[in-house]
Parts: sequence; C-alpha cells; structure tokens
Amino acid sequence: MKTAFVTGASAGFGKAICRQLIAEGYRVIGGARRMDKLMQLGQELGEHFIPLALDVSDKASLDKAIGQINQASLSIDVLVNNAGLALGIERAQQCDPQNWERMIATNITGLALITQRILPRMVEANSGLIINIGSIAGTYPYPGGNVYGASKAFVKQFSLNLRADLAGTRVRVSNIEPGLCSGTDFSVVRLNGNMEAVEALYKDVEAIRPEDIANTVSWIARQPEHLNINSIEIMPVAQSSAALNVVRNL
Ligand code: NDP
Ligand code: 8X3
Repeated sequence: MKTAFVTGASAGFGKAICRQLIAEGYRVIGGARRMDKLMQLGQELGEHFIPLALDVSDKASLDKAIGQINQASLSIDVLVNNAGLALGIERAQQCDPQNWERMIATNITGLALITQRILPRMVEANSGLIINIGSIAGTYPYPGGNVYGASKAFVKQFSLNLRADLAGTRVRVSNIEPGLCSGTDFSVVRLNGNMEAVEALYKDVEAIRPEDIANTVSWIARQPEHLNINSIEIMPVAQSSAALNVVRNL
C-alpha cells in the first residue's frame, strides 16, 4: 500500500485530496493544527487515514510529527505540501507585519522544512513524488497580493530548483498553481472572517472546487514513472488576466 502525506488536511483542498487518495487505495497521513477536524475526517475515511498534529510554522511541532512518522516506519511515497494561508488583502504600505511573518513561516519556511525532512528517504529509495500547492498569485501580481504572492513565487521556484537537485534520481516534483477556488476556508481566513466580503468575492462566479484540485493531484500521481509534471496552472473559465494598470496625471 502506498503512503501519502498531506499537509493542511483539516479543510479545503487538503481534505478533498485525502478523500481522493483514500478512495484510490492509499494510506494517508493527514497533518494540520486542528486535531478535532482531522479526527472527524478520520471517522469518515476509516483506518487508512492517520491524523497527525502538525503546525508547519512551529519547528518543534514539525520535528515531533516527522519523528512520529519515522517511528511508525512509514515511508512516504507522495508528499502533498498543501498547508498554507493568505492573511489580509491590504496594500503593502498598510499591512500588519505579523501577517507577513505568519505567511512566510507557513508558506515558505514550513513547506521547505517539511520537504527537507521527507526528501532524504525518497532519494534513498530512488522513488517518490512531491506535489506542492502554489498559486497563480506566484505568477500574476495583483494589489494586496504582496507577501502571499511572493510566498507562492517561492513555491514555484523551489519546485523547479528541487528538480535540478534531484537530477539523476527518480524522485519527482510538481507544482499545482490554482486560481480562484471556492468551497474552502481560504478566503474566510484571508478576510478575517468577514463573511460578507467572502460572499461578494464568489458571487455569481463558478470557481474551481476543491475536488478539481484533488483530481489534479490524483492525475499527477497516476502518470508513468518516466514523466515529471513540472507545473500545472489552473483557473476557472470565469477568471482571466487583466490589462496592466496605467495611472494618468500621476
Ligand atoms: P483552507 O483554509 O481551506 O485550508 C488550509 C489548510 O492549511 C487547513 O487544513 C489548515 O489547517 C492548514 N494550515 C494552515 N496553517 C497551517 C500550519 N501552520 N500548519 C499546518 N497546517 C496549516 O485553504 P485551501 O484549501 O483553499 O488552501 C490550501 C492551499 O491551497 C494553500 O496553500 C493555499 O495557499 C492554496 N491555494 C488556495 C487557493 C484558493 O483560492 N482557495 C488558490 C490557490 C492556492 P489548520 O488550520 O487545522 O492547521
Ligand atoms: C489563491 C488564489 O487569486 O486569490 O492563491 O491569490 S488568489
């Protein structure tokens, strides 16, 4: 039985990815801070789902979680680095620096350190797949994207650099870069629980669904071993690029 480790499994994409991989016969370790949510998911998914208390932004928690995985002699075939968050939509000059620190600690440091802990065993086994969850925000700038977008640009370049370091091994790395997605807690967290603003964001838009991202993860994992999917950028049909901004009479 193959083992997947999904970070951020208590909600949104992570939860949908766990459901999909369990349905496909994987053993899934689901990590997140909210154990109650993970236990609930465990009741639904059964004995092949292993809930794991994990705060990727806290080194002690991360060390403990990796220690538990190693102690159980579970070797990870697929790592899905999904845990992440955006905090705020203010312009850079108005942002709360604590929000920036939390995004960096979670989306950059946490993702990098989890990868660093899991990678040596994959290289030793000469097998494994790392799927990072980036974002279109790592490619397309927008007002209020500042540190969140930059953290996802890190994920994009980190994924490519891992491929460079893993040359000569069979370990694979992919970056999924989704656009606007509804049905997760992402915007509730970003907009600090302002449900009116959340509803306005998704009003009359057919956005990506968490199941679409779970299907994409599953598709990547089913590719033959001689193929590496470097990156996949996904937007809802309702989303597209806008023209560059020009300010007149500046
Ligand atoms: P959700 O808020 O629904 O889920 C985020 C998950 O990350 C939760 O399970 C949360 O669990 C976990 N998480 C957050 N911080 C930590 C932490 N410090 N340690 C461990 N787990 C953590 O958001 P989404 O499912 O939408 O987002 C998942 C990923 O997809 C993120 O990386 C996000 O940036 C990215 N993304 C989202 C898009 C969207 O529009 N929704 C579009 C593009 C990318 P808990 O709080 O229990 O720890
Ligand atoms: C989330 C997508 O467009 O809200 O990563 O930044 S977006």
